[in-house]
Amino acid sequence: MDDNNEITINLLLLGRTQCGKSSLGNSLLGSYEFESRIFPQSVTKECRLRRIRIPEFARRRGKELGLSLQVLDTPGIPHSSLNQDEVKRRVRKALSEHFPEGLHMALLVLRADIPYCEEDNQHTVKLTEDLLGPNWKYFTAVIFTHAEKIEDMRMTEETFISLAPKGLSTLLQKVHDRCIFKEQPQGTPHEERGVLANQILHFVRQNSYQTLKPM
Ligand SMILES: Nc1nc2c(ncn2[C@@H]2O[C@H](COP(=O)(O)OP(=O)(O)OP(=O)(O)O)[C@@H](O)[C@H]2O)c(=O)[nH]1
Ligand SMILES: [Mg+2]
Repeated sequence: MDDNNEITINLLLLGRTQCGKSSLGNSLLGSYEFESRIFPQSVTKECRLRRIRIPEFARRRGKELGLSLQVLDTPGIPHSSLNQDEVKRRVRKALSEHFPEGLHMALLVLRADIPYCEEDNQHTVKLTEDLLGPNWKYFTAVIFTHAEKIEDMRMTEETFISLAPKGLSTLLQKVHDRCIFKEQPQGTPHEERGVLANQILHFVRQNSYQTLKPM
């Protein structure tokens, strides 16, 4: 926390192309900062940092506490026009430029409506490990987008998790079961912001606001 009673939280979005990273970033920021759409090519090519300041986010010892949420959007991996080393290079550079004080949480974005196949997702998990180093498991949460489809499957989130294939349940175990379900926004991103930000802040608090310095 700084002298102005403002706490800064640094979040990194990682995931396969078109899994909903930029849309998640918009929901976290409560705006349309990141370009997000269905497209025949990977949409995001450059890493982009956007931030939002939420004054009076909480109270601590009788004082208002503001929140500065910094979200780093990244190109998907695999990518339709960048090779994997290039994506890694861009993300690493952006991390050192934007988060010199470290990262609070990497958000590993997966689609809930597509069965988890290890071969498809190994690149993202490997990228997370390579960028964050051996402690990545303590600083990563899985975010399932397209979670409204779970309802279409007539399932609860708990049943969805209990039916997860081995690769996914192993991943969830590694990240200490930190996972969040995100549905297609019904209202404006602004309305969604509070809920998602609070869920992620819960994980950050469990880590006592520690940060991880990327490798
Ligand atoms: N139904 C549904 N659609 C979603 C959800 N999240 C994202 N989308 C849609 O999926 C499409 C791709 O979303 P993006 O946010 O652009 O995905 P991305 O991972 O940033 O894509 P790239 O930048 O190409 O890697 C957009 O049309 C989004 O509206 C979700 O939770 N539910
Ligand atoms: Mg994107």
